[in-house]
Amino acid sequence: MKKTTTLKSLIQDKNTSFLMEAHNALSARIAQESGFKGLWASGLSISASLGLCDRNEASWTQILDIVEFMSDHTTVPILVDGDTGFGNFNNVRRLTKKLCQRGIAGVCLEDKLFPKVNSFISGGNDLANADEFCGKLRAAKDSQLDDDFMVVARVEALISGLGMDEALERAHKYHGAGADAILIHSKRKDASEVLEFKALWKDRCPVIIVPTKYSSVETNLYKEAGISTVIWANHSLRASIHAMKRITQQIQKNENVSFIEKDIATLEEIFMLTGEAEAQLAEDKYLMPATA
Ligand code: SPV
Ligand code: MG
Repeated sequence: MKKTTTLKSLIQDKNTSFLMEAHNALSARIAQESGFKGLWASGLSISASLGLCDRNEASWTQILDIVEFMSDHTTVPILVDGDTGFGNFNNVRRLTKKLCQRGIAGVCLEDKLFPKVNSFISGGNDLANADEFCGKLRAAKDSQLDDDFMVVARVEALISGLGMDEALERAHKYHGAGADAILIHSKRKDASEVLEFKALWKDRCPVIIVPTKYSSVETNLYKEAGISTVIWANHSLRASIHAMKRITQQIQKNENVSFIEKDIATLEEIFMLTGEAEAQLAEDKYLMPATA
């Protein structure tokens, strides 16, 4: 099945689906091998792995290059965090085409202003004009090169403190403009807002959530509420930061690496993740072609 079709069925499936964050080809492959059926190319995590703020410091073509590596190295579909679309409708048109050309299955666009600021940083969360944002969604849908490419509209009204009515009104507009799903974002420590949104929204189109701040909520609640898709948005990056800190601090302190061998990946694991065995077979096949 095409990656676009797979993502579409994950999002449209009656059962709750899960997308795992990845920020480069290696983390994407690891998430796939862990059993995830789809990936979230997180703007925060990709930016952070480049040492950049989540404020559109990385250019859109730099993001494009990274998600292409991720897509090349995996078979599961990737939903790309497209932030605000990196400009106006015209930038969105080009972004959408390029994502399709590079094997990406969907894009999520958020209704903030360029350059955006991460939703969990106070300030900088001014919202875009809803009608202008609808133009971006329509531009994305009109530009997609594959019928099943998914355009997700991310509603930031709750993040910005504008309330449920504004969130619902915007979601209605975005759905009307062609969005395939609504991502409702919340910074509360519990899931009350997103569950209330889902109850009021009903089944107009699939609802996606990102339980970063409300991480302690039981996943069963989302399943019972009919949430389409849950995004674990930054947990690979956060896990790797802790692992790297712990190991580098130990090596620095002890001036020795023997004692940490058991805690780190073997070279063989790296070779497995990068496909060395296949390259070896290809070498046997192609490096010295038989002469006629
Ligand atoms: C991301 O992963 O970049 C997101 C989700 O947009 S969040 O950081 O929770 O806003
Ligand atoms: Mg983001």
